[in-house]
Amino acid sequence: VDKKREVILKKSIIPVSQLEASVFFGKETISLSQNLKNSNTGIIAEHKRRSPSRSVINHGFTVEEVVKGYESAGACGISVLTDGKYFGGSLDDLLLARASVNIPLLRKEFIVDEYQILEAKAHGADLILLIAAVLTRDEIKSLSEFAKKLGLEVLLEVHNQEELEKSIMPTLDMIGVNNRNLKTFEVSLDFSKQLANQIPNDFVKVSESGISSIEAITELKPYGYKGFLIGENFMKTDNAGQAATE
Ligand code: IGP
Repeated sequence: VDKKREVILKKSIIPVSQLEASVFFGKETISLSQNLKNSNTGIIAEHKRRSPSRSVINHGFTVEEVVKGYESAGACGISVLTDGKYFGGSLDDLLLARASVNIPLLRKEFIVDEYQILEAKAHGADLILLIAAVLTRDEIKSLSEFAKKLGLEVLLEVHNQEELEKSIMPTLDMIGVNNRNLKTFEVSLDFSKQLANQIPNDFVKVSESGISSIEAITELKPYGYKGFLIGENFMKTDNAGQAATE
């Protein structure tokens, strides 16, 4: 509810017509799902300043430095947290990332309104995240249809079977299993393992959060995961881009 109020506030700041006038509305997006299908690493590296579960300290590097490091390390795509309240991010971070790299960019945000999808497009995103835990099936349907109309791909995030079952629909491109329980912050790769065979093969499977080693990726690949969303493990080092190379 708070979030919805914030959205309405923002609406009165930048009018929709102005968002739609952004140069990015004339540009094609880059497909993360294709990149993941063709990659054997599948890394989606995240720009994350801090988080509620852990105050991740970015060692004074700029957005440009971090994302360029990720790109040259061979990441398939980059997730940019734009939520300010919990993660210290902003839409400016997304814009700076867009100006710095040519790989797909995910707007990582708690999306509850079409307006935020317009903002994503207007700031250079290629895909958006929808979180099943905070949306109804109808909301997932209308928001994902809206995103597809703008040419954006959709990554749907689930944490359990119930969320997965209510969400499956053809307007999604990728399904991500969040290994972190957003309420308790408990992290376990078992969440990805348990849900893997229930995700239909039409969707690219992504495992999100708590991935901190090559072993974790090797462990998850046999379950059909093609994408691995990694934030903290890269950002906590004093050279996020270099960490993504190793
Ligand atoms: C990255 P980690 O544990 O590597 O930093 O996790 C990413 O999965 C996590 O930031 C995330 C997230 C989210 C953040 C997953 N789903 C939803 C905010 C909102």
